[in-house]
Amino acid sequence: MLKVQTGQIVEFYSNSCLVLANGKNFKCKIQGRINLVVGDFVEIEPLMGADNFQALVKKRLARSSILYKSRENKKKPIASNISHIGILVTKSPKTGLDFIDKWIAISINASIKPFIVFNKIDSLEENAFSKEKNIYENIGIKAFEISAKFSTHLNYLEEFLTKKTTIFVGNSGSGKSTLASAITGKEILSRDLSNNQGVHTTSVSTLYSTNDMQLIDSPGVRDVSLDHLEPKKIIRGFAEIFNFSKKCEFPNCNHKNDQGCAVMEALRNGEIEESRYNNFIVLSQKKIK
Ligand SMILES: Nc1nc2c(ncn2[C@@H]2O[C@H](COP(=O)(O)OP(=O)(O)O)[C@@H](O)[C@H]2O)c(=O)[nH]1
Ligand SMILES: [Mg+2]
Ligand SMILES: [Zn+2]
Repeated sequence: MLKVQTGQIVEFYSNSCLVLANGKNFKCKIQGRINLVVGDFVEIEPLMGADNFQALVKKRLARSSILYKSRENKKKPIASNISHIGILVTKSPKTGLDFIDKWIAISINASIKPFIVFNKIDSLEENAFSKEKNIYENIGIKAFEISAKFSTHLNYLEEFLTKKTTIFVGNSGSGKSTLASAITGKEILSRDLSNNQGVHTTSVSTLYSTNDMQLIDSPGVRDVSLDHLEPKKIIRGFAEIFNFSKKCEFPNCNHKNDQGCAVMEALRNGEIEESRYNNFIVLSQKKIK
């Protein structure tokens, strides 16, 4: 029982966490000052004499990926060891294209693959997302149209998620918890399944494992910024723009003046989507100031 075990953090609080090791959940305190986040693999030492499963986190193992977000210039880790980011997009609450583009840029810069989940199609007319779907499929980003609430088209998404570790991100109310619950079959509190304190909003990220996949349900984000990315990294988050930029005549081209700019030319030819270009310019300009 006292032997060191390896496990994974399924929930992280400010100075304690829940670790799943050998099929059991351990409530853990953290030894020393280890930086930890949900998804981390850790070595834990069960506590002697503790009634039920309590342990001490001794060490963090190497991460295959780490996802950061920033707000007001503070960089904060969200999750580690994830392979995919599912960006939830809804008409209500309305998800802006800038929100999608920011998350794509964050994902690419963290070497994590982004994809899009258009949710709540049950309350919309057919093809309500066709414009958005086109924009993103044209740049090679996979997109699913589903209803999490009524499990519509969930089978395609489930197949895609198999053997992956995915975090769902999206505005509060976009259906992340409902979707995680529909896929895993676990009861996860959403806005409808309230606890006795009233309406439920997810407050910490939680990792759910099934036989086929791992999912992380995260709290809703109202705004997300790219402040933690170096200016020159932002263009890499816009892969199609980055590709054209290699052909610009001047190495320090700002992609705003026509002269010799391959990005502007591609924009005129319709090879770069206007919304993508505009969001790129706005986001990269903020950094320069
Ligand atoms: N009509 C409809 N409502 C949905 C769907 N998915 C989620 N909702 C509702 O949207 C609200 C927010 O869902 P929740 O999962 O808590 O969103 P979260 O904040 O992203 O975790 C709840 O009232 C859900 O029932 C859907 O596919 N269709
Ligand atoms: Mg939630
Ligand atoms: Zn240019």
